[in-house]
Amino acid sequence: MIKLLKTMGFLFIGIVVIAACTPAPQPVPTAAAALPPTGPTPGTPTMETLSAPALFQKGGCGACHVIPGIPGAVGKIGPDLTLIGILAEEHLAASDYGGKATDAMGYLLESITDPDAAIAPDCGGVPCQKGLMSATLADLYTAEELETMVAFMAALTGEEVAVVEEPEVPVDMAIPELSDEDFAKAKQVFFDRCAGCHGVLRHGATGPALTPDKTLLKGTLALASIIYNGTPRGMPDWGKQGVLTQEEAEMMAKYIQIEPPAPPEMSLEQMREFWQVFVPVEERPTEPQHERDWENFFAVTLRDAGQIAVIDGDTYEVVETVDTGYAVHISRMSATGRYVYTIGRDGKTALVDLWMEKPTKVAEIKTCYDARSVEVSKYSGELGDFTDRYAIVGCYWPPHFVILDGLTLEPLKVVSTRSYTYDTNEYHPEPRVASIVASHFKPQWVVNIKETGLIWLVDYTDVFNPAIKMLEAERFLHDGGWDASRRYFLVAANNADRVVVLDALEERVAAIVDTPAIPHPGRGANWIDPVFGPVWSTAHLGEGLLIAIATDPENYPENAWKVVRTIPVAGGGSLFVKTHPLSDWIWVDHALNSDAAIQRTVCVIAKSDPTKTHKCWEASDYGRAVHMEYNRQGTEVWISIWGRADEPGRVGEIVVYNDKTLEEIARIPNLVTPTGKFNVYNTVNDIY
Ligand code: DHE
Repeated sequence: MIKLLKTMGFLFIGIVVIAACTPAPQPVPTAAAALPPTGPTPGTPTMETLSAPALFQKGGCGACHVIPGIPGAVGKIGPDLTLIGILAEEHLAASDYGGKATDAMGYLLESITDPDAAIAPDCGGVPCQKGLMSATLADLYTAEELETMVAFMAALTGEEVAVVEEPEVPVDMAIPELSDEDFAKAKQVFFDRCAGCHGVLRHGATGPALTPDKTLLKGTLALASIIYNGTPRGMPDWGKQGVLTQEEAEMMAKYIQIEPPAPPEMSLEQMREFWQVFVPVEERPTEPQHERDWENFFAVTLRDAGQIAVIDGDTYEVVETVDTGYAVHISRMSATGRYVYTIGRDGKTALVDLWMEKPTKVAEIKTCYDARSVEVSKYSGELGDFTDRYAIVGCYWPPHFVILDGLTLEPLKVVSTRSYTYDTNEYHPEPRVASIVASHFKPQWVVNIKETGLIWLVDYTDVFNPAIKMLEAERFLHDGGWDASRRYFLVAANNADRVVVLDALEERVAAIVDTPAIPHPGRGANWIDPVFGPVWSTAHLGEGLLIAIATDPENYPENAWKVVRTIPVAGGGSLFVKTHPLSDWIWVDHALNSDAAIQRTVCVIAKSDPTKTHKCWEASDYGRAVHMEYNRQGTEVWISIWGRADEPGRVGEIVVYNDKTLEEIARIPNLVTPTGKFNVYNTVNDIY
């Protein structure tokens, strides 16, 4: 049904025509009112159409489309079908129509039987893609049933989208069955691939909730199709990527219709069992044991190898690869820069000493089963010297954070994040810890709690009795970075399409800024706009736009916390932006775009003319170009080519660019699936 709304133009024309012909505003149709009455011809449906809801539900059409009158049909993945009864005619008459239908009814039928015959441009605000809708959907139906569905669609001529309340799951809706073996396999796949966005308990965050009350309504076929094909709003196409087969996609579709099993908790005592110190503090060197400029080292995540590579930023040599744990997510450096802390999806933290002759893992611990963030204590001042004293790990599961000794990783304190949502004050069983940063003003960590939408300011002066201030912010807090003054922390509430601005000095939320769909800044990019002064930029997963938010309330009060630039980039699916105070450019990737060429495309925007991209190019002929990082001097940009561990010759590499000329100057080859890269100096000093 992707093709049904051929262009936004048509949709717009449709609305205008109706508005012009309608004497008075009509009420928004309710679900019941949207069910067409009986009648013989398109536009006046027959008695048969009364069974249409069951047919649309059987195909799971509502998972992707808004279809007035179909319970639960509020999907935004495919085109909205509210006006399709009118638009079918218009579409058919359009010059670029490429199908075989000769009348509107034929066109509607074709949209089910041959969904790729023509592709609509607008799927929930982003361009539709071929292959999104199952090509075998029609096999589910008899000819009579297809006729019923077509008649129903032909009757959809409402002028506004009906917001349909999702009903209780009908009692006869069967819960799919899975063998014990498939259930165990699906549980692992879900943990590895899906839990990050949808939550272990599937309450939703970056991705929608996948609890049975939602998924049973969509049905196995529709869910499997989404899992296999992905969506334009950021759901990966696991089938097309070769990660899941058709059968596995179906297995996952069934799995998510069954109640999620709750994973185990983890106590401090259990953490202690995992804890190991390989090199005691007293046996570690008191000065660097090598001549390299360790402050220009890069800790590079080799995601699927479960390692980090420590690469010399001067010579591009891999100084050492260190086993760290499954799917390392990020590295952060101690306040002195000497130590690297890594956190993996398996909840393992490794501590790597860069002063040893070769970078060496000196301690390790597991504090969660699933984690994404780690940070250190940085404060040194009147209230004490906390340099390299503590580390904090933020967990996805169990939902807690853990304070560790900074030099040994000994677990000291566990704090649960289970609490109440900031807005509705409802209990949430799984509020996950997203980004954590250390304040530059106080002995405090800024801990962003995703599901409850709270920012916790955790005072670490007394780690066994930590004072925590809870600030109401916005739901689904994710990643973010400091502004150039390091006073304001800007964090994406990604599914709310907002950025929250924390004032770390005054300990309050200074602003909440509306953005395009799904902001995803990484740490963002700070630069000086020629008109608006200091700004911070983020790109977006949901739209091909980079924005600049003005960040200087003192000197530019009229602009502060407003979006002052909106710059089109090569497409949506951007994960990261980056710049350096010495650079002329802002860099942006598009790693999660659904188009293979755009996935490996990077763009730069000139700070001197921030109205458009200056240049975009493909950084490789395979994989995804992801995450930029500068060398210590701010003269080179490193970009990861995220390949596939099982494709020899295309596993991945890093491309190094001269930041002045934008010319490629080196490739660091044969790195297994490199993703994030963290330059020691830039990470310690929050330079981005
Ligand atoms: Fe990340 C940062 C969570 C997917 C690479 N990622 C972060 C942060 C969070 C997060 C909370 C901020 C940490 C901080 O600053 O303390 N990431 C998540 C997810 O939940 C998500 C969406 C899904 C998942 O299952 O993990 C996810 N992230 C990815 C990827 O697929 C990436 C590209 C590769 C990978 O490792 O799996 C990826 N995330 C990164 C990187 C950063 C990051 C490189 C740090 C950016 C920086 O410059 O600091």
